[in-house]
Amino acid sequence: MEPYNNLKNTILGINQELRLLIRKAASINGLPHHTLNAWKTTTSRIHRQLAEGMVRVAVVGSIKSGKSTLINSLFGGDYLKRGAGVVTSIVTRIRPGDSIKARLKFKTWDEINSELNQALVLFSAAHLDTDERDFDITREKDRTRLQQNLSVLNRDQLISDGTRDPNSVLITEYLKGYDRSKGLVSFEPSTHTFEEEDFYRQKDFVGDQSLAIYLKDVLLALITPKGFGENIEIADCQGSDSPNPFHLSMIQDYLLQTHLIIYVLSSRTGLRQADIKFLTIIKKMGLLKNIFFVLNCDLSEHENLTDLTGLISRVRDELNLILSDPQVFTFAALYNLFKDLEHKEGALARKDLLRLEQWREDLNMAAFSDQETNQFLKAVVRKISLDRFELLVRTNLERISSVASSMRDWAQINHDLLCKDAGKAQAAFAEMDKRREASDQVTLLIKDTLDGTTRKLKQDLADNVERFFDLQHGDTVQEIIRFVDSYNISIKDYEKELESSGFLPTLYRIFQVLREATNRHIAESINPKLVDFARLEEKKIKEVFDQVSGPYSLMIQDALDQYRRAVEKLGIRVEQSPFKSIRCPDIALVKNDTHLSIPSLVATMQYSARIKTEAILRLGFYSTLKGVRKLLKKKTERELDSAVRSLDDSVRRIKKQIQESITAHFMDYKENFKYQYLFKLVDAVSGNLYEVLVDRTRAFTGNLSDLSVLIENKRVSRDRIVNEFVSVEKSVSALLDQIREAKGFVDNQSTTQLISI
Ligand SMILES: Nc1nc2c(ncn2[C@@H]2O[C@H](COP(=O)(O)OP(=O)(O)O)[C@@H](O)[C@H]2O)c(=O)[nH]1
Ligand SMILES: [Mg+2]
Repeated sequence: MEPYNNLKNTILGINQELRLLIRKAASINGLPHHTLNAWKTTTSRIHRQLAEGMVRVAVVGSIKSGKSTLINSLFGGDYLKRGAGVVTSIVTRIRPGDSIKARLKFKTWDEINSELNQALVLFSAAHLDTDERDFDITREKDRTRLQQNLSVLNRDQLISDGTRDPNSVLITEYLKGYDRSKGLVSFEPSTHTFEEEDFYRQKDFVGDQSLAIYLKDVLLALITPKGFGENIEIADCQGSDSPNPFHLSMIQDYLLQTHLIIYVLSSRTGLRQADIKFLTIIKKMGLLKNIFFVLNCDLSEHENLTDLTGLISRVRDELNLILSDPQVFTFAALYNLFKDLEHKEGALARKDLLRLEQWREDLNMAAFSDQETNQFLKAVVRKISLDRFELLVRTNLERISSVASSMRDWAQINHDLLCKDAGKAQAAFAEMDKRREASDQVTLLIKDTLDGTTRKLKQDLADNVERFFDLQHGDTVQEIIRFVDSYNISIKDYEKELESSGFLPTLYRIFQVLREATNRHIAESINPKLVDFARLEEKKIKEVFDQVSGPYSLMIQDALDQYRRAVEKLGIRVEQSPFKSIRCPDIALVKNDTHLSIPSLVATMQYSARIKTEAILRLGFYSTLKGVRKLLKKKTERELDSAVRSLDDSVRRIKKQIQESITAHFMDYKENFKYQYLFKLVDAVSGNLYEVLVDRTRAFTGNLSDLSVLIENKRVSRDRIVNEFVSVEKSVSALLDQIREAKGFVDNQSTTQLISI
């Protein structure tokens, strides 16, 4: 059994017991349930966090560096398609499961049509004579017509600078995959699960571009490697060096949620320009703290160990320029994978078996690879264990402990009060009611001031956001505007295209180039800046709540002490439990729990629709077009010159349109960032802090009036109720012992026990 799973199950078990006790207490006749409901909410949340909370590991690196091979070797089977190259931007996520399973989530027809229409907007304006109606891929007529239209386009119109126009790729692939995907796609979000012997069919899907394009999300359940435990997600982030900036931004989005990045380099290529660029982006996003490098070595490529160690130190030196003291592990992922596969019937082709034998024969290299593999596994397990521990175990154990001690106090007080004779009980009620009121005052005061703090903080954050996104004076938007302005489009380069393809297609091509460059700039430069800004604001949130949590904590402690003294004076015993000062919850934890992440900046960028309607129609390009076409037919020097001038002018207008779209986009984005991210985060942190604070006082608030109702209710037998309280008390005490034991285990043995592998 995994050490982490053991501990997690113990805590889940304790929490489950506590929930049962809360339910049992709630069944005691006639008690109003305010206090118990609050505990129920807390314990449900603890359960959810422990069951669903995730430590995330992202595997990144250039195409064919061996990411999929590495993941396969970790899980001991050929689960992910190897050698797929950049197919899509899909991040394939893997979670532990009891059996292997692949869940493919498909886009809806609406999402697909919206993507297609977006792609068609300019493409069709330039190349195709489609009607104004929206394209609907589910209509056969639409598909046939588009297919016909595409088939008459010549190669030049689909390819420029040696790369295919991304919009034409998208349209073509969707059409190509339609027949095979239609059964699985619908108007509602749909998923398809491949299980057991069907599992490997997912590879056909993910590995085929025209099918993969229909996918929204891929989640695999695999048997976890030893020591990894549960609550972990490993992601194959392909396409970090894809020419499509959307892919880059999707990977960035995932990286923001990860706790560990495993960066794979191929020993065949070493550190390449693309790697340096991507690592620089990761650095700007502040994510280099948690990164391991795997130098995936091809055992056939290196003469001997000396040769390999030479390469290692070169790579290390190069990495050192980006970050100090990088952690590099060098081993052969394919060798490891083959070693796993050779024991599986028919899993390894004869050719690969021979390769394996050959690799084995080089004893030095094989031993070196094995040793490094071991080190790597240890480092990974250690890292995820520590993170998972902080993220899930420590805080939740603390919360359970707090609920349980409150509940024990609550049961004891109720029990003792019920045992008093009527006269004394009345006096006790009166006294304790006063105390309760005082304690209620404290929580009310905390609530009010916390609300005030929250309001003020939101105002400050809003000001910062305004400044960051300020269109005139802020750097962010201006930087992109300047980027577009100064982006050098040399019309000379397009003269030939102008002659062969015509005016509008050339203009379209230029628009494509500009758009891709702008998106890339946003993904590479603006996004990291934004992440940095977000982190700074999160830090402010933490600081503000840390500042107030100290005094609040003292106020609560004070109220509790007074209450305890009053209770003791009345001859009611309550156990002294140490008071642990309450601090602002960890921001990462709150984000994880509330599924909050920075809204995507690039993915929502849509400017082609505006360009079409505004740039092409409103600015009357069509009329220009006619004239130009006529001119081009004659192809005299002077006339070509005038076409070039026309194009030059149009490029200026297009730039202006792009800039306007960017401005509009950032106006929207700013609000989104503020309301959907920062403000929600502030509310969540504040709510969480308040809950932890008042949880401590729950035993003393509300319960007394509840109890007097009970006493006055003559129909219920007092003895029976007393017995029920005693039983709850006993059970909670036993649970508290278990909690103490778990805490002791956690504290004394630190994490070494948890991460033994
Ligand atoms: N010869 C050799 N091939 C390898 C090695 N590692 C991976 N490959 C192959 O290289 C190709 C690309 O690997 P893959 O894991 O798919 O790379 P990814 O694009 O980073 O996921 C696959 O066909 C692998 O089998 C290696 O060490 N030696
Ligand atoms: Mg791959």
